[in-house]
Amino acid sequence: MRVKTAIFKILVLLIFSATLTPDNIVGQAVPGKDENIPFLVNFGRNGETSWGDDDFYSLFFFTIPKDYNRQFYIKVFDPDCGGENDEIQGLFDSRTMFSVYGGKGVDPDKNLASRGLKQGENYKQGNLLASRVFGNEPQYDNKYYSFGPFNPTEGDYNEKWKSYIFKIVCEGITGDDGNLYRYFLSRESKSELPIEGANAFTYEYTFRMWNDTKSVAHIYPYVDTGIVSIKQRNFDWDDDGTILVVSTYKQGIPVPISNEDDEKISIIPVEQAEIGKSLDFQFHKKKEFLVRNNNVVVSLENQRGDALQFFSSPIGGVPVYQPVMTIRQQQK
Ligand SMILES: [Ca+2]
Ligand SMILES: [Ca+2]
Ligand SMILES: [Ca+2]
Ligand SMILES: [Ca+2]
Repeated sequence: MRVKTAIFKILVLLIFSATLTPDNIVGQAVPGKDENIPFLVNFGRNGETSWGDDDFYSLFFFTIPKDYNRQFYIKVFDPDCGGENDEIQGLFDSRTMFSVYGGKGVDPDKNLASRGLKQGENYKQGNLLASRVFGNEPQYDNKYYSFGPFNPTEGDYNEKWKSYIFKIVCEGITGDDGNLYRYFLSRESKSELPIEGANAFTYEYTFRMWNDTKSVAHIYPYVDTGIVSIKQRNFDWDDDGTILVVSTYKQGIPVPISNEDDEKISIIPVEQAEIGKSLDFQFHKKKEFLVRNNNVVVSLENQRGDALQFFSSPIGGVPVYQPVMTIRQQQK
């Protein structure tokens, strides 16, 4: 009887979660709502890599569908480093530069250097459209700063995605504190109005976990045609629980986890049925005790050494892992 009740509860939960299809996910928030990640994080260049940021810069791409012909804004939540949200080391002295790029050279399919994955490559090709440096500035603490307005055609056109691509670069130019922040793509500067069909992605994800032993974070790498295996790299996971790969064919494959200031690399085979969808990388925090302020870096490559994209806001675009498939698996 108790088992039956438990099965019923699980089914109800699964059916409920199955309604969260990509169509229901609204907005280009980065991190995306379904990722359950509180913040992106970027330390000042004088920081220690053992605090969870291995290179002190990070990139995000935004795609604007070609049918959208109005202006838009790239908003940064809590762009300052001070006050709420941020990670202090001594006193707040970090300065963070955010720069928005468009035009030729931005599209990471055509220009591999634009992905910013290799030390010494110029990831700033394209037209600099806007830039601002933030220190410890109470006026932007826990608040948004809006870059823009931008016209979609200022981006770099990508035929495959039928979208104009923009890039925002975040760099910790001085100091050692960790700047925690989020992005939002919006039709208006004063509110958060998403653009239908727009998307956000990166190749190297540097983020903060919730300070909650029950929390599970997700990231969704896209498996393009031709991929037979994936090399995952996680850095500075602080031995904080488990990292699982879930898909229509994988019910939770654990990957080797990093500890303090080190990296773990492993190869994950990919099935034909996983092509053209996103995998669900799940980050389950340690249950026994709380690992506080865990910042982690994750990146993936295919068997040819080509980097995979993580989509943060897959609305109307890339199909993500569908929870509905879990029901079928549970019922067999
Ligand atoms: Ca400091
Ligand atoms: Ca702040
Ligand atoms: Ca901040
Ligand atoms: Ca960490």
